Order: sequence, then C-alpha cells, then structure tokens
Amino acid sequence: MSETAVIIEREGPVGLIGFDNPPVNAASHALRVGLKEGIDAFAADAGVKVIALYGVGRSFVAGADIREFGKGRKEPLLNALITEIEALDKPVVAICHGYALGGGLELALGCHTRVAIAGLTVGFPEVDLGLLPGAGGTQRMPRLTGVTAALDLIPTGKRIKADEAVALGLFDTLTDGDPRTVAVASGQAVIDGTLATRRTCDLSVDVDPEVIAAAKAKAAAKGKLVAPMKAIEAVAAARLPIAEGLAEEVRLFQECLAHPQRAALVHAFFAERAVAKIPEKDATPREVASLAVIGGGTMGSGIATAALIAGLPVTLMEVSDEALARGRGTIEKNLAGALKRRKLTEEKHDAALARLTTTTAVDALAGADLVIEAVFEDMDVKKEIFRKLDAVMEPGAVLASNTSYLDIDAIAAETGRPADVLGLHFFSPAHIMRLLEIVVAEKTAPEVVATGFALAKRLGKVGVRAGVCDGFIGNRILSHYRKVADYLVMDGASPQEIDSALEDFGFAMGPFAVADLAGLDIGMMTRKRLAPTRDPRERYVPIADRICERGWFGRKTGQGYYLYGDREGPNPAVAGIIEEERAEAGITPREITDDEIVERYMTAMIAEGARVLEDGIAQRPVDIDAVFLFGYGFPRFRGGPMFYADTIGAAELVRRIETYAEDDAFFWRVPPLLARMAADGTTFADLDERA
Ligand code: 3H9
Repeated sequence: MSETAVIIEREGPVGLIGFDNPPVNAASHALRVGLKEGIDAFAADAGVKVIALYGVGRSFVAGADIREFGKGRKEPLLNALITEIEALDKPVVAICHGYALGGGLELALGCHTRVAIAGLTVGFPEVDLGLLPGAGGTQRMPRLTGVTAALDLIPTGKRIKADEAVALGLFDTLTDGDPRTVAVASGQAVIDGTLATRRTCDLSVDVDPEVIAAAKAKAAAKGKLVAPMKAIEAVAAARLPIAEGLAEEVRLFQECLAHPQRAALVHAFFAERAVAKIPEKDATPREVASLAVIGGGTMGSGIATAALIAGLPVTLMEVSDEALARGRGTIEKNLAGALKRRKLTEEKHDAALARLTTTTAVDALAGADLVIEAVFEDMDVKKEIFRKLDAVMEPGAVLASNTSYLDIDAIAAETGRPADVLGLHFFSPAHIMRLLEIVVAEKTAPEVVATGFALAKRLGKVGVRAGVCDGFIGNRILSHYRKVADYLVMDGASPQEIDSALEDFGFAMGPFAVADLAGLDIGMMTRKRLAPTRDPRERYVPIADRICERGWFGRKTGQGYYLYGDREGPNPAVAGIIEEERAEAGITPREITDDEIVERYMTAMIAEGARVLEDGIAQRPVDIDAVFLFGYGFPRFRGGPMFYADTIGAAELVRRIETYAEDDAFFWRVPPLLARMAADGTTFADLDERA
C-alpha cells in the first residue's frame, strides 16, 4: 500500500480525488481517511466548483477492504462518507474504470453523476463473501434502475460491463480515455452544463412484493446461503424513505457480518489466492506457447478443451484414427457447450477449434512446449509413453502426467530429464472444474513447478501444490473419509440417508450419488489395485463389489445405489444386498442420526487432512481447503475442511476420534498433529499464518 492512499489536487475549478491504493484500490481505512480529507478540503474551497473522483492504476475502487472485516469498524465509515458526499452542495462526479465493485460501486452511486470508461466491470460481489452491499447499494441501485435489475445483480453477485451498466441507468455516460484526463473533462462538462447531475436519494422506487417473493423463492432454491436472502430483504426496503432504507440495510449487513458463513466465504476468497504463494514463486516459468495432450478420452479431451479456450494451440494424440475422431468429437461437444453457455463468442469458438491438430504419431508432438499425458491409469503404459516423450521432445519441454494417484517419481525416472517432469492432475470435466493439483516430484525443477502454476492461471484454474503419495491431496483424503460412508451403511444408515445428511450439510451431492455418477466400476478398480496392500485389520465393506457383480455401475447402466431413467429413486435391490451383508457380518443395524453421519464423515476428512499436512503432501491447511472447494464440491460457505475443523476445535476432534476408536481402533487414530494442537490450543489458521 502506498503511504497516502489518495491523491488530492486541483485543476482550476475541478477538485480531483484520485484513489491510489494498489493493487485494486480497496476502500481501506487509509483510503477513506484520504477521501474524507479531500471532500472536506474541496467543500471549503470556494474556487472548487465540482469534485471528480477517479482511480489510479487498474481500477476505480474494488470494494471495501476485505481484510478489515471482523476487526472492528474504524471511522470514517464508507456509508457515512457516501451519505456526506451525496448531500454536498457541490456536484461530485465519479469516473470509473477497471473495476467498480461493492463499496466502490456504492461510492459511485452516491455521486451526482457517473462516467464509465470502456472496459469497466461493475457489480456487487458482497454475497460471494457472505455479505450484502452495506454502503447504500441496495437502496440506490433500485432507485436508479428499478427493482428487477437490482435483484438481478445484488443477490447474485453478477458482474456486468460498462455498456450494460449505462443501458440499465446505473451509469450516465460511457467514454474512453485516461481516468484523470476524463475526470478533469467531466468536471468541466458539469460546470458547462453538458453533463447533468442529480442526487440518487431524491429518486423513489416502487417495490412489488410479488417480485420480492419470487426473488426469495429463486434464492432459496439455490441453496443455503444466508446473504442473498438478506440482500433481497434489503432491496425490498428501498420502498422506504432513504434514511430508513439505509438503516435497514446496515442492520441486515451487520447480521451478515456476524454470521459464520461470512468468515467461511472470506476464507474461501483468500484461499483461492493464497495457493499461488509457493516456495517456487520467484522461479521464472518456461514459456508455453503450445500444448500437446496424449489421450482423447473424457479427461484428455477436457484438458484440450480448456487449453483451446485459453487460446493455446493443442495437438491431440491417440492410438488410432477412430480414437482421435472420438476425442475430436468430445472437444467439439465441449466447445459447443461453452458457446451455448456464452463462455465463448462464435468467433472465439471457431478460432479455438481451428487451433486443434490431431495425430497418431508421437513425433508430431515434438514442437510442443508442454505435454500432458492423460491415458488410463496403468503404470506400465505411462512409463512407456514417458520413455517415448523423452526421445522426441525438445530439450526444455515440460512433461506432465495427469495421473490421479500414481507415483510421479517413478514416471520421471523413466526419462533422462526428471527435472522436467511433474504431475498436472485435472478434475473432470477438466474444462469446467477449477482445481488443478500440481504434483511436485522429488527432482522437479522450480521453474517447472512455476510453469505449472502459470499454466493453471492461464487456464483460469486454481493450481494447488501437492507432494507425491497415492492420491496426492484430494484423492488421498477422499479415499479415507469415503470409507466412513460405507461403514455407516453397514452399521444401520441407508445410502439415501447418508446422501441426504451430507447434502443438507451443503455438499452438492452425497457420496453414493457421486459414486453412481462417476461409475461404480471406477471405485471397484481402485479397490482391486489396493487389495494387495490392504491391512488385514482394516474393516472391509463388500456392498459396492456386490452391486458391481450384477453389472450395475451407476448412472451409465441405469442403476447403482439409485435407479435412473423412468424409475428414479433408491434401488430396492441394494437394500437387499445391504441386509445380507449386515447379517453376514453379524451386525444388528442401529439408529444413526444425520448429525452422527456428518460428524463421522467430517472427522475422518479432517484427520486425513492433518496427516497429509504432517507428511508434507500439502504445504498448508489452506491448500487442502482450496482442493476441496474447487475440486470436490465442498460447500463454500463452510470454508473448506480445515477451516471447518477450526470451528469444531482440535480437542473436540480428538475426543471424537478416541470415542469412535472404541469400536474400530485401526481406522480411527488420532493424528499426532491434531493431538499437539489439542494440547496447546492451536488452530489450523495458526498453521496457515506461520507458513
Ligand atoms: C464490500 O465492498 C462491502 C461494502 O458493500 C460495504 C462496506 C461498508 N480487499 O483477485 P486478484 C487483493 S465487500 C482486500 O488476484 P485480479 C487480493 O487478495 C468487497 N484485498 O486480482 C490480492 O492480494 P494478494 C466487495 C483485495 O486482477 C490482490 O488484491 N469487493 C480486495 O485477478 C489482487 O487480487 C469484492 O469482493 C479487497 N476488496 O482481480 C472484490 N480485492 O496479491 C473482490 C482484491 O496479496 N476482488 N484484493 O493475493 C476481486 O473480485 C478481484 O480481486 C478483482 C481483481 C476483480 C478486483
């Protein structure tokens, strides 16, 4: 942060206040102090006829300073400042470029006219942080645009571009140019009478209760977030006189601020950014101007799609022309989907497709800067591919495997250049899921790790650094806690009860619904692979194997734990299998509550997370949180498993594990890290801070 977050100067009759608080001009305490100083000085200066606010650097103001939340409010407060600006006798004009988000947009709405500079993005992202616009946005936007447009933006966090903002009436004019120059010109235009001004608070708006009720129903259908609902209530208060509406907004904002969802969502916001802080961050990434993908299955095609959308030329390799045609077909379908969802324009769609080349010859990959192998999970096949790549790729090319769990060190050892080898573990569908585990093997060079992170950024993914072990961060933890769901079924719960308890907790889908979607054969293959290493003391639940024996692999075969097609619902035959297996194991089913389901499942997830930290597979708790938030459908409003763990506390987690261990001492073991944390009262957040 620069020492003075605001530049105050005069250009003739125009008083200029420039926000200079890098990187995004957050409305921090320093910025608010500077703004107040500027306003007070210009209000008292008879030579100043108009005041113009603008941003230095890449944006106007990106909102309140998120780091200040929960740390006590320090005057001057943004909402009071905006009310003061709106009430001034002198006209105040806001010149917005880059981003005007949240409190930044609210500041603009309190000014007497708003000028958008081309390229501007505006919106109210507060709901994504568990908040609502708390500096007048819910009262001023409806007055300017009507309630329907306000409800389209405020409870959703949707961002719009300058032209749409002008069309909605949120901004008054659209122009081009350098913000300071535009500020001087706009100030002069106000003086000349060519740019009209008015106070937003002088406008009034009708609020139709039915429109509010419909918005609430829509928000309720989307899930358990508190903030969008309260944001809608705040918009409804725009029917009141402005002072009352603003008071209602502050009351609702405070409720959100105090809610646990807010802290979790803010953690998720920073988690997305914290993961990029890696030991290799100062290494220079290698240039990646072209990519090769080996394997045109769902994963390889998804990776190719992501790279094509990001503007990279891609060469896709398969073993036969038929397999290549299937791969191309999948990519075409993915791109068509992106076009339909408006992620791509027609022009960009066509250009992306034109960047795709296909081949059956490994030699044709030689020119690529980075190659990702995405064939099926067979170590011998992968080793063979890496030997070939070693022979044909140019020196300096990065060689990556998309394996979900195999040993990257062993793969790297097949080449004469292990420093160039790493794991890039995408999540299916790879062109949509945001997580990318960047698996650093023993000999991976720092600039190769940095290249992986640069690629993640280019593809719009959240790259997380992981170490080598079976399953890396995510799948290793998953394979542990997933067993709890099976144990609970053996002990008395039905798969539907488990899914419903965990969906109620916030997961998009429960584990059995997920298993059906992924294909039960996938789990069966993993169990077979791990069978030789399974400890005889480990409890084994054969229910999934019995379902697979019948040829039921979930959705793709029309049945699994559930029935699909015209007979939706739990599969009654599975209930029979469960009963038989319980009888075989001599288990009398017991009553299991939703709370117990969530507690056992989450405790297992956290315990394995702690072991992943102890083993150095994840660098910090926040990395585990990011993996689960961006790759495993973990509810964002719970912040991630390790953040959630802190809300329970290490002592309680140890107590739970010790209790569960009375029945299964092999599975339920207290990780030493957790035991230490319970003893000294530390949290995972403390570990994040120390890292
Ligand atoms: C609000 O306004 C409440 C009001 O209604 C009520 C008040 C009473 N604060 O994302 P990037 C940091 S709620 C503090 O990588 P980009 C970010 O952590 C707020 N820090 O850049 C990162 O730090 P580091 C509503 C912030 O170009 C660095 O800036 N506003 C803030 O990809 C660069 O960020 C929002 O929710 C902030 N507000 O994207 C806007 N914003 O380098 C949230 C960013 O140490 N921000 N940082 O990791 C964004 O959406 C994006 O940052 C933005 C730039 C689009 C602006």
